[in-house]
Amino acid sequence: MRKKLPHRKSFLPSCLLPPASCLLPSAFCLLGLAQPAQAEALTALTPGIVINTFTECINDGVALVTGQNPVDQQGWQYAIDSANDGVDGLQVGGNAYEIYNLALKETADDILVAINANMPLTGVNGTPADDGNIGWGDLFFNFSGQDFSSASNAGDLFGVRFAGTNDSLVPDIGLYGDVTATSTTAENSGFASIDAYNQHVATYGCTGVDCDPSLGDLAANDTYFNQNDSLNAIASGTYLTGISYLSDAELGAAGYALNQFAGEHTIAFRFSKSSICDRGFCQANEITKSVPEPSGIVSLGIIGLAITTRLRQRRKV
Ligand SMILES: [Ca+2]
Ligand SMILES: [Ca+2]
Ligand SMILES: [Ca+2]
Repeated sequence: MRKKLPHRKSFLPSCLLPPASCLLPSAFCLLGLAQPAQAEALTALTPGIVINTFTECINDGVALVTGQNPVDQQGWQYAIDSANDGVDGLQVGGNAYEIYNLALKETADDILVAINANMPLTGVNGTPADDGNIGWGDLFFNFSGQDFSSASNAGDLFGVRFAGTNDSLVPDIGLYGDVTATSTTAENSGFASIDAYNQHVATYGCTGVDCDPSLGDLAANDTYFNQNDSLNAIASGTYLTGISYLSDAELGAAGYALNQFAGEHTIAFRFSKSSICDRGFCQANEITKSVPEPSGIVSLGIIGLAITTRLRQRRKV
């Protein structure tokens, strides 16, 4: 009596999982011969993930929602922030705190971040802040699908401390997991809430087109953020990996659209995404794209069984 099941089991995994060349019923696949191993392409920045940063006093902020804008041919996605919503006292728009955009790129191994703004990495000195400096908050990644406060309360955020002179509560520059967020606005002469910031821009900002406060891909009053809160820094987290700063030349080589944005500085860095993937937040997108629909899988399976059966029948002849 023939044992069909083992043949079917060995056929399906070898041909319906990568390599992609095995997705068509080639002779190699149908015979169940091993193909050269190829690395699975894991994607962290799948659609719907929110990445954001504010300054230390929440006098500007920006968020990028993956998939909201197209990824360009160089692999970058850009969240464009209002050019008129940076606050410096009663002066609103185009000042030292103005953020213009947040951009992200994902490669096979890394995530690249670029923030175009007027504020340098080391912040602005000579301010009313407790430390005399108003600088950058931290950068948050929310893969959890929850709103920001819920993800923070659950310790489900990832965060990057990228500014060594800021008031982050974690000690080292780098990527953190299990992150909770806090506010550093009180010690930086800042706004107590996003709502207070929005009201300030509405009161003292310009009037007309492009004068409303913005959070890049999100509206300034989007309920993703608790409007009564001002969470802008990492409170606690698990250190995962370091970051490498990128020069303009390195950004250009990576296909970033240099010189297309008004900010005086482009703060950019890259870090390995492996620790994010190791924690189960990446998806095998290439596989998802390549695997046939369930009906196709059944069809391929039937074709495979039919051909392997014929091969066996020939051998028996
Ligand atoms: Ca903004
Ligand atoms: Ca802005
Ligand atoms: Ca400060």
